[in-house]
Amino acid sequence: MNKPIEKSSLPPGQYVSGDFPRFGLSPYANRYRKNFGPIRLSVSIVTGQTFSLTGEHLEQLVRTTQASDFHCVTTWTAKNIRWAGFRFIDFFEQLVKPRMTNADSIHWVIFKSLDGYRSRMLLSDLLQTEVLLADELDGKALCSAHGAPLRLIAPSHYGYKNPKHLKAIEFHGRHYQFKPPLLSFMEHPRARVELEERGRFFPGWLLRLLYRPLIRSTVRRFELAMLEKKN
Ligand SMILES: Nc1nc2c(c(=O)[nH]1)N[C@H]1C(S)=C(S)[C@@H](COP(=O)(O)O)O[C@H]1N2
Ligand SMILES: [Mo]
Repeated sequence: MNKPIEKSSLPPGQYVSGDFPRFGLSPYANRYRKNFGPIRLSVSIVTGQTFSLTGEHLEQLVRTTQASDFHCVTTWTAKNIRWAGFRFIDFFEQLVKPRMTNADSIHWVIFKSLDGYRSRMLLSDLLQTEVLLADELDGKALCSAHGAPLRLIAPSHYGYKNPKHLKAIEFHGRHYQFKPPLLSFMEHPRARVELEERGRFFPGWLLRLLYRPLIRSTVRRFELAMLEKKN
């Protein structure tokens, strides 16, 4: 019985959930598909270039595996989730940067997903070695529930900065347009788990209390949507 140790290893306001549910914002629950198709990423750079990459391009990078905890902003944490894929830093350095004219001017990255989800992150946060473009979970091809064909894994950032079903990645300077898929108070620009940056305008401890009661019904909504989808 080593519960206290387990507890102290958790970031502020999180609890260990027994499982790893399919989850997200309600409007996206029904945008589930059994098959989101093969990897096809559209990469665009603010200075002009746009190109597309497939799984074959990614396979040029070193494959890596990683077990990390997954923290949803609503306070549930799934411990020790085993991902495999490619480091974002390798993707950036080897597949994107060579096509950039002025990499130093890039500060923000916007991700767009096949279900219409959007998220943004600082490039500097994405270059941590624990940030992955993952295409495997638990030693198997990533399932649709958890983000097939490719998703971002950023363990130090809340789940909403871990977009599933990636379709496009845009590299921007300091100024860019981003329309968050959620109410603006729910979208913290950084969303670092250790600092409890759950959202904007309200402190993390308050958002904990607001979000926690919504977990159970959200999990159900996401499960049902999956069971009902035929294709
Ligand atoms: N495309 C897409 N990515 C998404 C979401 C979503 O609804 N659609 N929800 C986000 C949120 S809020 C969380 S907590 C995690 C949940 O990931 P999981 O379904 O693998 O548990 O995905 C994130 N990425
Ligand atoms: Mo979340």
